[in-house]
Amino acid sequence: MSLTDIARPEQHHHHSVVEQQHEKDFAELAARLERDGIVANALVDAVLEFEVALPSWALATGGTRFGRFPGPGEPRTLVEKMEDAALVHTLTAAAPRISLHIPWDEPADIDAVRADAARLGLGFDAVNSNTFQDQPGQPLSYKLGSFSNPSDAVRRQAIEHHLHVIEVGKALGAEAITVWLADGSNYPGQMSLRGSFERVRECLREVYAAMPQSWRLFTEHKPYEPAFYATVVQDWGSSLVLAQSLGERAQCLVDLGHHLPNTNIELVVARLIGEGRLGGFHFNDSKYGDDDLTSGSIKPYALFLIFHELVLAKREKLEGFNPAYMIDQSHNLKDPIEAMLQTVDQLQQAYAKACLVNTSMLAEHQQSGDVIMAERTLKRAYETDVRPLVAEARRRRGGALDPVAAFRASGYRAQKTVERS
Ligand code: RM4
Ligand code: MN
Ligand code: MN
Repeated sequence: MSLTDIARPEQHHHHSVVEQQHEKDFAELAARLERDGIVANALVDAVLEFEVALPSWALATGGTRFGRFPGPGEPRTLVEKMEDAALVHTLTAAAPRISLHIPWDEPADIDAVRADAARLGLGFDAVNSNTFQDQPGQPLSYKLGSFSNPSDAVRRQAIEHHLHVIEVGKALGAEAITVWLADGSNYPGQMSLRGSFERVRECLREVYAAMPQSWRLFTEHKPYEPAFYATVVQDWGSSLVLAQSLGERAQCLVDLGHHLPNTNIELVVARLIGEGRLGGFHFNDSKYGDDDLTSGSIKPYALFLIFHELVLAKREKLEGFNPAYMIDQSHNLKDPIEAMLQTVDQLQQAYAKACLVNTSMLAEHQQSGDVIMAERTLKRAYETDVRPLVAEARRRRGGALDPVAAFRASGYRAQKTVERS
């Protein structure tokens, strides 16, 4: 079974009922959009510009601290994860890269991994370091921090790890490193609040200096967990200070789950864009904390409002605006491939809706202070059913009209369950 067969089972019986229905739905939507002066085909092209990278660590089931319930046929190796990622790209036409976590997905043989990537048509996005766990055989412990650790030797070890991650990334053709640190303290008095931040900044300077000229460094903040009292890089302000101290090619990464409840994330996004420091995204959704749920599952309107800021910045061609879109999710219950397919579709929809916003009309309503009409301008876009539009975009790239349905019909998981037993 080839990947193309999986994407387009409908090709086997020319012009299936499903395809005919889709064409009708798309034509209806196009006619509706035309009344608003929007050319549907131009929007399809716009949707096709959206690409997002898949996290290597989310193609197998995650877990909670209470347990893990793996499903059958899950990938066991990096290459198997890459196969699954390539399938997600085939079906969605929007996920051509994978983001690796080192050492979780440390390539044993870089040349072989590169050859596999080429065969699968997959590229590599930002590489991620990991100093939030101790690895087997590691000389010094990160129990009391990595870059913020008062011990020179521990900080040195953490820096060496980052230099290694950069080397791996270089060999694979990645062009960015994402640094998320678990550093912080669980109890008042445990660590100097200022000193720990200064130590992190100094370590990051070394990592930054070791990057190739074409690379960017993303600092990712997170308010709490595992450091419950004071996380060193706990908010976007700390992240921004770090990025600004390091240099032009240091930018902030916004993980949608890394905000205290009710934080206005689109406002954070707007601030970072305004300063030319929005470097990347980790898409996911959450109800309470860093839940890592499927994008768009809990707060789809917030996701749309975030995309609205992103699309505005893209349209205005703002300097320094070139965010690396990535997913960071953990699937405890869903089949990871299905969760990814659903996520990419949700992101495509939110993006398409953001592209629908009549920006000049919105600006007019803002200028005249018409609160209702300004809000309605956003809602008009948000409430449009864009599913036929993103389906059409996928179809034009050889993807599936309905990726989850195509995946289920393909029998891919059953086949892998045999192969990967
Ligand atoms: C963290 C953070 C990082 C991710 C790890 C696995 O909460 O979101 O981006 O690499 O989890
Ligand atoms: Mn993240
Ligand atoms: Mn997280």
